[in-house]
Amino acid sequence: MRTDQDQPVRLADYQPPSWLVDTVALDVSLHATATRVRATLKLKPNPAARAAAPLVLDGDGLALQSITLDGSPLPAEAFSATPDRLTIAQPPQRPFTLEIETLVDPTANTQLSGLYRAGATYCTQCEAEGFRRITYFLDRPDVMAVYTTRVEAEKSEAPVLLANGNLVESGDIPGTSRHFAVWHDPFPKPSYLFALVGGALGHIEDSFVTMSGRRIVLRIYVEPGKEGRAGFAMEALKRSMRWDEQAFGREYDLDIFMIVAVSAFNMGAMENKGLNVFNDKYVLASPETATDTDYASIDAIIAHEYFHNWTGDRITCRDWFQLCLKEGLTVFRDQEYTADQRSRPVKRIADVRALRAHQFVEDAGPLAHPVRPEVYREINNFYTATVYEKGAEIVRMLKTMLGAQGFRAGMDLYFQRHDGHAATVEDFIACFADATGTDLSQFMRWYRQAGTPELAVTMSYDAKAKTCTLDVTQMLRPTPGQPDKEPMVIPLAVGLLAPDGRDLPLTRANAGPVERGVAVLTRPAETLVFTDVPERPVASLNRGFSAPIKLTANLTPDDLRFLAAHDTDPFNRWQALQTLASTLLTDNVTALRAGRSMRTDPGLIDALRAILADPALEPAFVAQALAMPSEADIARELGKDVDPDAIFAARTALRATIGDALGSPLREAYRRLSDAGPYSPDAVSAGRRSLKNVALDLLAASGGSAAIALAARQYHSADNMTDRMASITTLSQHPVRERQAAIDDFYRRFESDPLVIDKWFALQAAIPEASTLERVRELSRHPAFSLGNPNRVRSLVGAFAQANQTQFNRPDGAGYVFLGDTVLALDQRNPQVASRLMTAFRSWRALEAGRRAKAEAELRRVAAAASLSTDVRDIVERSLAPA
Ligand code: 0A1
Ligand code: ZN
Repeated sequence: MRTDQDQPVRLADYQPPSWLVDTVALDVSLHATATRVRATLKLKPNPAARAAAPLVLDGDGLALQSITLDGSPLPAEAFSATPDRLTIAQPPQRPFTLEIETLVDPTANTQLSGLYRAGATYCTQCEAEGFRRITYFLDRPDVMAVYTTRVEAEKSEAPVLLANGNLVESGDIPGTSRHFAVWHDPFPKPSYLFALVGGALGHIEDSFVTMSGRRIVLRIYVEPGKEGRAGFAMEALKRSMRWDEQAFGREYDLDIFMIVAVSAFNMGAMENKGLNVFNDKYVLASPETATDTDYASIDAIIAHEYFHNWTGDRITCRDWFQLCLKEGLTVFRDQEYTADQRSRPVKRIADVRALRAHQFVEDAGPLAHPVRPEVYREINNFYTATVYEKGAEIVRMLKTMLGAQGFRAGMDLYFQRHDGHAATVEDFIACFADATGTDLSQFMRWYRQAGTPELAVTMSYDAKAKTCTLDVTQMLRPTPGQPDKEPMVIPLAVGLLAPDGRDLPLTRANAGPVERGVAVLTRPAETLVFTDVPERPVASLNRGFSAPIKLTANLTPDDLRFLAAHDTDPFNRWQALQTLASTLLTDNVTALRAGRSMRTDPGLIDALRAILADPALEPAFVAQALAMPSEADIARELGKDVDPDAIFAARTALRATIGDALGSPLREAYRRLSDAGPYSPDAVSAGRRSLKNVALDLLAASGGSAAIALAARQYHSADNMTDRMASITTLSQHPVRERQAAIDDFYRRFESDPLVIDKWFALQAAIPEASTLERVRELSRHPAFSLGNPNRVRSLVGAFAQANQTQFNRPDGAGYVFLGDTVLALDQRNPQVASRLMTAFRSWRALEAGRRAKAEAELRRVAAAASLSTDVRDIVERSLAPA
């Protein structure tokens, strides 16, 4: 564990490497506690660097065994080696070969970075700086080399030996019980994309014929016996490969593409060249064990990692500040893939929900940072919603402004210009500027300025002049390190709806037709005048969430109900309902806090009734419309003096009202959508299930024992995990006898299935009742609980801190102490997962005074702990920094 107070790394200090590596030959002899790694590096001075320089290689916890230069052992005085660094002060200033041998202990590696064991399987995770835990290296993404990897192991322990690239040789080692495999990856890559795997794994195989007619072998490796659960992932992989050809003209390049599913992984998955390593949660699925949401995540993450082959691997990042270059772009690509496979509007709604829930919250608190940060102390803490999801929104805005053709021209130029290189955000944006002749210099502020822009729109109508005017102002609040902000480029998609619901043609005074319905705003305040508007219209603003902003407008409740019923933009139909609900909920929270009684909104109920009755709407959309803002959404809207108990009360009351008022159409929908027939995870079937289960949940919210009985019946008779999980989740929200019976039954049924038992832990951690913390504490002593498995930690502790607003934020602060204790215990073992848990405190300043004091005290207690990883220290100190 690195615990030294590392100096911050700054973008402004970037220097090209003094040395380059042409080729890397790795010879890895796997052993549970003493794996020998022999690295042969062909180094040369970088002509782009300044002067003759020492050679300084990164390490992390390494033990050097031997070192030679051009075949001769290096004398002791010619180098110095510490666990963290190998320095040759006066290397020859010409190309030379270095051979380095190190020993590593994969079994002792509990950080799951570098070479480690997931169960019995040997695997690696090198992003961002894990390669230096395997061998000394120039472990930075702008050093790209061609790798050949020889892996050797006991045949019985690791019959399967994999690494990046194509297999060139394999065989037994005569006279031993060991064997080997040699893999060669001809594409130069940075060290963070290196991977190897060894173990007793089963696999499924398929093939894919690329657009130029090359036949690619596809393999997915899983724990033996789980092959039957990898089929959906394989289908997703083939769909992704085809889609990238059709949507972006990108063809796969090696002869084989492999995915390995492992049970212990810090993140979701990793795009190592030709050898993706996945958290098995995002590979394994069967109707009995995976929900529709799990299937959708698998589809999206398989696609995401596959798409990285071009956006990340072929073109990589110059330095880690450019992380959004690969992540934002690849998230955009996977979102578009899903939109094309499933329902585009429903996908957009889901993505915006997630963006607001994670990224807007991050942007509003002490951990706010630009999409391209300018300084970091621990890069692992920057795999954030801002870099990923806001990064994707920036790419989406480019497409919105430039149009599909202009966007594609820019992407084509990017692939052509930068293939094989380590690029920057400037390089990327220049491709769009050059391909379309657009000045994007002000647009670059999206990468530099943190915070969520706030847009205020006032619409007015002049009946005499037949003009409609939008007065727009934009504002960006200060964020850590950025007290002053400059105006942003905001592509605002606008519609003006006539009273009959038609979209009016948009013509701007002195500017003509509005291209693609998008007005591009660039100034702190501007006025958009639309001419030839025959009647007072209703404005539909930021259609499709064209910019990741907070919008307020002078829309009346009548306007919002009109939009909910008639907007031709489905996103804004949903948004109008959310705005109505959110206004009601925040008003009621304020009322409760002031000891006043809550109000109702019959107009909202009528609007929901109409949506539920509209046969033209897809069930998945209706389900999204009926899903009220979450507790976290309401907290975010309030922004300060947050009282999670009042939020919970207001939300519970609204859901009860909906369940009550819409009882019969909800029951009708439940019946209509309860179709028998074999389970299929396709989007239409999943949409039907989601509406059915939202209906069930609302009916139960209204307090009827009939609905509880229905949920219990569905739980016990379900033939798929979606319906089983939905019904037990509904039951879990109510203190009824049926709840514990279902929880106990669930454990018995799925005891031997770790991914399902994760759901069992998460379900209980989210129960919104005072006894939950005690339950969670008890579960943390359950034989199935372990701090050694990240999925398990997230399922219990992560779910408690993130999905249980009232209990994590208990007024007595005990929820905070529990999280702090867990973080401190975990930090010794796995700092990455510990620091991620710690981000649950990111909104502490927005809490009401009592909870705020308790949260601050806990942050300070953790900050004062004797030894903290750089990961956790960085999060804690940024969280506490004066606002
Ligand atoms: N690049 C991966 C995510 C990832 C990031 C860091 C990791 O270890 C610290 C592991 C995976 C992706 O975007 O899918
Ligand atoms: Zn990614």
